[in-house]
Amino acid sequence: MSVQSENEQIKFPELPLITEDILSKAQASAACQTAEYTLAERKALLDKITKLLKQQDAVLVAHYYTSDDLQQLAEESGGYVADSLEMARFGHDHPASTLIVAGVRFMGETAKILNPEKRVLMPDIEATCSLDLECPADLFTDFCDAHPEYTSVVYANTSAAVKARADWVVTSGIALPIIKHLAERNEKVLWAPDRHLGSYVQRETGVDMLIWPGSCVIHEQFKADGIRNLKKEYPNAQVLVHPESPAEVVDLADVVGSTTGLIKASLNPEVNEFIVATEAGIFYKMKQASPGKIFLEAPSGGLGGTCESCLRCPWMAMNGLRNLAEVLETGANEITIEEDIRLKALVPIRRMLDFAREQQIAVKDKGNA
Ligand code: CIZ
Repeated sequence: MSVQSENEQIKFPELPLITEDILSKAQASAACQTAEYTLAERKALLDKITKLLKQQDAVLVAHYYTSDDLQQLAEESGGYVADSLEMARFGHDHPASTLIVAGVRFMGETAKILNPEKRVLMPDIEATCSLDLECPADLFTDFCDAHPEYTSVVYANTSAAVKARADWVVTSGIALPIIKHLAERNEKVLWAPDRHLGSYVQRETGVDMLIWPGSCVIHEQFKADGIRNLKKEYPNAQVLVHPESPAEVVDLADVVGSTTGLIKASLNPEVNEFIVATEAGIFYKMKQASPGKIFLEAPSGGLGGTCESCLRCPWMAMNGLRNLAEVLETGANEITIEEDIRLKALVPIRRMLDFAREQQIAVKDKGNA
């Protein structure tokens, strides 16, 4: 569907740059957490964390993009591994009074917005996201104020302050149905901050959208030519693509989906080989569910990742067993949000959750983004 974007005529604010300096700071913190442990060190850390989780009445919720160690520990200690929304929902339903959120800052904030009565701690509170960094609340607010005729829809990967100014929050799993719903009401959409997910949704729905020009440092780097070449070597492989990737990569996909959607697609019993374009943490779940299958990393330009892998988000990799143990011991890195902001941010998040319930959309189980 082709609808002329008004982006061409609209002047967007100058976004903060994700500089080499910002990336290397995150990469250096990540390197401290990913540094090899001896077997004895690893066991001692795992024992200590398991004991402290019980002592502190805490539960570990980890994102699909965290390390295998953290995902395994979350599962084995009675916690949970999921996307950001399901992490927050699990935290809400679980009786523990402390949630340890292994992920990036907006995930800790979403957990706190939905669970104000709980203590929310993060292994590293500086772990952020390029999309969040590229959408500061003051720029976003000014932009919304300048375009009041648009309904503002923000992706989950934004700060509590940005969510507080938005009309809707969406995850990649529910973006399409919500934008279609707004289209039926003839609403025009101001979308932030991921330009690739925004343009995917625009292509699929034909909605008139203003698209903020942010991007994810990992997904931005996937290369269509590399995927085409890999496909020659593995002609039977299905290509699974997260919609934060550029359009020419999305165009090569057999399945476009959120993290949960891509994991679900990897269960297809008729397919044994997959080329996967998303953060490398997702391979833990995919391989766990289908141990005999072949999962290949989609080729990437290599900028933005960690030295461990081009597909490892440097901020996600700042979560490790070492700082997890430390936070449980000290109670440091607690997420706090001003009540006024929290209450405002809750409104668009609730709107999304109510929409999902009314439409009977399992946000967690959508096969397609
Ligand atoms: O909301 C999430 O967890 C993210 C960042 C992506 C996704 O597709 O689930």
